[in-house]
Amino acid sequence: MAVEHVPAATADAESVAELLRRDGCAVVDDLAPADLLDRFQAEIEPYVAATATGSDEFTGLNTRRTGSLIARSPAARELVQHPLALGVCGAVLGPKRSSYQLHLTQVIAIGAGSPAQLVHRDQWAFDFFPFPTGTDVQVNTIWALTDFTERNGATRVIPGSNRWEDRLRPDAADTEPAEMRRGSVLFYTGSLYHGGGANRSDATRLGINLTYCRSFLRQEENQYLACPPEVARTLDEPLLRLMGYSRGAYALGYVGDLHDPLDVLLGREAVASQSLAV
Ligand SMILES: O=C(O)CCC(=O)C(=O)O
Ligand SMILES: [Fe+2]
Repeated sequence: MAVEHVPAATADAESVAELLRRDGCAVVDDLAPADLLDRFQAEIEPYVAATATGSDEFTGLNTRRTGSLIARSPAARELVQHPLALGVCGAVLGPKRSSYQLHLTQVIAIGAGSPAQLVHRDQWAFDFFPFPTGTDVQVNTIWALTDFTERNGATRVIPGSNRWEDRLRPDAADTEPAEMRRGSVLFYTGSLYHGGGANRSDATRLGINLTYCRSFLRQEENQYLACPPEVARTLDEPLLRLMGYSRGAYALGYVGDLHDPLDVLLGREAVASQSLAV
């Protein structure tokens, strides 16, 4: 079964969410404006060049993974808040803005000659907790910063595998490449079996992996340290809330005497470090 493509002009959050519920993945073609991607690329390129390659086969011995995109790139701040991405998160992960949060931000640069990554589910990051089939806890995007082709390592997906049993080791032959042009985006759930493709071209494949998870789970990239507080204080409140400076559910993430983390970050509530005089 081929991954479904939806043109940006007709894509809406509910129809993409419906494809995610059915197939676990969908491509929205030509969603990011070229000038936004150009700005992103210029901002992030020096960091990618300075990033070490992975230390094992899963992260990729010739693959660079560059994070902290919120701190490093104003353009990334726009991309993580893309209305369609947030709309899909709302439809899949819960209707309240506090139902989900940013999980990680990462440029994945698969170097020429890299072998394919092991096929996996991203939600295994939650210590392999066996989430029930049909209960998605994670929505992912990977934006194509270069064209994604079978030859250069387009993400390989198994549409429909979001409803498979857990802890399988599917064969690479079961996967198909999510080919797409620069500016298109692959949406996929944490329950989809997938993996980075082998890069048999002579150029690096660049993707921007921006992922979201339910607010009651731990974030894979630590947003409070990845973006230093002095930078965080300059960001808009909706973005800060998305990064986790908000209370998930009733009280998750409160500070001190039940204060809202955003109030503490912005100095509207002091966190007492004083001791009581006795
Ligand atoms: O780079 C890709 O296409 C996918 C990478 C991936 O699935 C991962 O690192 O979890
Ligand atoms: Fe993955």
